[in-house]
Amino acid sequence: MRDIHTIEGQYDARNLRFAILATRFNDFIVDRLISGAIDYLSRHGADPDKLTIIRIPGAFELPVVCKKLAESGQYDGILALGAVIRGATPHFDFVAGEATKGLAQVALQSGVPVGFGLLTTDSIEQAIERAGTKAGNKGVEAASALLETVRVLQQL
Ligand code: INI
Repeated sequence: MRDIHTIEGQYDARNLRFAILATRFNDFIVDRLISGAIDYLSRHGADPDKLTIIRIPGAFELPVVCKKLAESGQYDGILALGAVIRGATPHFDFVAGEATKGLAQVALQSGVPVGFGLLTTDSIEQAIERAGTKAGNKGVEAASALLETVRVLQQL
């Protein structure tokens, strides 16, 4: 691979402006995703003054607020964090589906990368596992993917 021109993103968060868009619904879980993401971004050089946390009611509201943030031109990347738990709602599929589709649409239409840190699980136990216990932390994973994507896009 040495002679092939390769573009890849560095995990360097210095001077980048991030919006961390997080739901209040299931805040017990989502607060862990936020902490993980902030810890990750800070350890990769992010300036705390360039991080903004926006709290919103639930996952269904993620796309509309994400759209406004993307259109503001104030952010290099937006990290969407939330948790939709099937056990907690009969309309799981609608909430999770609309949030996922809407966030993808915002990223594609605006060109501003959106980190997808929305947990969709069958149970509270699974959500806990993915919020900083035995299955890692989805907030960290999404922050890392977002950082890499921002840095790749800057080179294209
Ligand atoms: N919102 C979530 O973020 N997670 C859920 O698990 C959830 N459940 O269980 O229903 C949920 N519902 C609220 C929804 O996102 C909206 O905030 C609400 O319908 C008002 O528009």
